[in-house]
Amino acid sequence: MIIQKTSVVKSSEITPEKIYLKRRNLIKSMGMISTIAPWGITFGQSKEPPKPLTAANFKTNSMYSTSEPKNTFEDITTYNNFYEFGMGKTDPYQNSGRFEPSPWTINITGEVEKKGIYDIDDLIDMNTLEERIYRLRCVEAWSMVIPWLGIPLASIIQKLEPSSNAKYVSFETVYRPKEMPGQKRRILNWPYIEGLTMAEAMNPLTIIAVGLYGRDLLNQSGAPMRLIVPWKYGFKSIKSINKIHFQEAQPKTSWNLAASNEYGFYANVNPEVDHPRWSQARERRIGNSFFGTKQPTLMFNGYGDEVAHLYKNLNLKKYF
Ligand SMILES: Nc1nc2c(c(=O)[nH]1)N[C@H]1C(S)=C(S)[C@@H](COP(=O)(O)O)O[C@H]1N2
Ligand SMILES: [Mo]
Repeated sequence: MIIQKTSVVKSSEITPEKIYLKRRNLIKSMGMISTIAPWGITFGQSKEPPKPLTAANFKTNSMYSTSEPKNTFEDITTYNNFYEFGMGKTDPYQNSGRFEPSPWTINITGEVEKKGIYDIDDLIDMNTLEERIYRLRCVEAWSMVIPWLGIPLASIIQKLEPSSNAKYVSFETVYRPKEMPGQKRRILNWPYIEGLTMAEAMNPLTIIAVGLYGRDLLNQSGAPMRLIVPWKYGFKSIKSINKIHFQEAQPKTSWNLAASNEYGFYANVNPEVDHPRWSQARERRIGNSFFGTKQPTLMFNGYGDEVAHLYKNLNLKKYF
């Protein structure tokens, strides 16, 4: 994010989800073995299309979902920020094939009763997943609409019984330079770390996602579990989490450590507070804009009714 890039995804020939699923079934029924996937793109070195989530009999949560048109699966899985796999937008899908998201454990530490190392299935009940169609607004002034599959972070936190000293929650991504080629260079101070206030973490909009479009997350999207905080810039939504820590002090965060004048702890989407090097007033919706066309950015990314009360007494120009 420090180096401004102008990579533009080709959206004209992108296949919508329904069509590629049909095409996939057709190819399956024809008994064809596909090395180049019917997805039209290859997923790095992993040839496997993502598994359907068999356990999940999920419903869309209409109260917390936008009715705006969703981005296509291809948009969502080929235009990513995941610096562990490189800085380019296509690096994550091209370079994440060696990443192994299963088995997966999460270390729970700090100001919390139920400390320990949990298997992902013990932390997340895959039978309670729901779909949330959220806007994701990147600090780089582009956005997408993504149908996540996940559960409220609050439901996980409640089970873990944080103590009254727990004022903040912090998160860490795995450090695996053998599987994450971007970690061989010190683009950021690995592992990637992020944090929220306890009130933000407990807000019903905050979810842990394990899938999108009804399928397991692909590696480039943060497999097997990632945070989604839809009213904040995308960099708060940390991917491939293997540690959750409860603490009294405000946690350090990767982008704030890298450039504190550009990326604050709060990182609430705010069209009125510009990034020092560009305006945040407008955004480009990936896959849906003619060259250069932009739409206005909404305060709190449009989620103000749910979250504005959290920042009632906060100067948002100072605490950006
Ligand atoms: N571990 C980790 N998490 C990360 C990032 C990253 O580089 N590493 N990039 C962030 C940024 S800047 C954005 S915009 C979102 C992008 O999520 P997406 O690629 O699923 O759209 O992931 C966030 N989470
Ligand atoms: Mo971002």
